[in-house]
Amino acid sequence: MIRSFLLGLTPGKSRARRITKKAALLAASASFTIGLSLPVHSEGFKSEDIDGFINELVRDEGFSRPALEKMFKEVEFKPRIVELISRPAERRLTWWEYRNLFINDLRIDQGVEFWKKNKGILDQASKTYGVSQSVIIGILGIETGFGRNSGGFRVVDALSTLGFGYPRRATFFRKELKEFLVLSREQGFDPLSLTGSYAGAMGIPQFMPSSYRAYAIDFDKDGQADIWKSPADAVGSIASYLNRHGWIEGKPVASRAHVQGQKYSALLSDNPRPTRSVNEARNLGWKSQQVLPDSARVRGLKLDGKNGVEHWLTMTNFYVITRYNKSDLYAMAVYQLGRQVEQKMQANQSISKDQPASKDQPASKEQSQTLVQTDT
Ligand SMILES: [Ca+2]
Repeated sequence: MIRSFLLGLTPGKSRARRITKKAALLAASASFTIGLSLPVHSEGFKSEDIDGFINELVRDEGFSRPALEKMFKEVEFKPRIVELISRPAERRLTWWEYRNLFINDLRIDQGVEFWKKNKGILDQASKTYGVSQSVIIGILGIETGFGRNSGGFRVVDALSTLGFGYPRRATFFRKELKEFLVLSREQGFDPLSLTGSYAGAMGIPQFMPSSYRAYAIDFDKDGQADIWKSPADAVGSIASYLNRHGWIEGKPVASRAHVQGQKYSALLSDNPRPTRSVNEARNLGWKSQQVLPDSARVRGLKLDGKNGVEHWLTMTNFYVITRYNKSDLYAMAVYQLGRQVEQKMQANQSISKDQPASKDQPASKEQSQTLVQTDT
């Protein structure tokens, strides 16, 4: 069933003319980007790539060829997208720079505002999926500033540009483009109307199309998982995602640590999956600031903080956050932003004293101190 595919599309120029014009524009823009070694800029889309992809969709997914051909005439190659993905904040910045970019008083206040406004939804999602409210808040804040900035690129332009013009990850983005077209058909969306980040991440929680299809939830039960406009659907979808990736409610995420001796570096790893026991970490010279259960699995992490190197022990729940975005800086920022918003909520409540304290993982004094120490 092809429903929305033909809706809202204006007739385009022939692809050949369009590509020729685009190639000229790209050639012109390439002169400004010499030195970035991005040869794909001067090529744009190749018609054989698009034709091959259309053949695949017609053969494997039963799409209508004329509908796809019509849509692809409207798709635009965006050199800016290739530039952006080539230098993401996660690879370009130190922890301290990254942290300052994403965690500040304004964002914490926005988090408090979002939490108060959506308290019922957060309570319900937390109970349904066994995921702490603070981590949902952290993800919403880092991803889009609680929905304020969910990206201005058309998803189909982003995924096509990267699928056909960014060889390093072309396979991944072509698969996401396919998922995107399938989900547009399933949901009755016009694929040319949906917007997202430069990488094709969509809506308030920035789900890739495959994640939308697997984990998006119609949490407000109005008949559609609308992660662009419904905070309830965004919150429920994040909780569902974390649940399905192994979040263990009530367990620690990360703890600042001191190291001593010569053997501690044996615990450091680029892989966020924690594999060592607390006892092993202790024997290698790690001393956690939080009390960790003996059964916890840990991994050592070194970050460049404001006052030099910070050492952290990260646990399973930290690993789960990296399933959302595979970056230690990202996961640490989500954890710390969520905790800081939660602490501010609790501080507000203890001042007003008209509401009981949050039942969701009240911050222990020890945890608060850990955060205060990392924040100064
Ligand atoms: Ca909904």
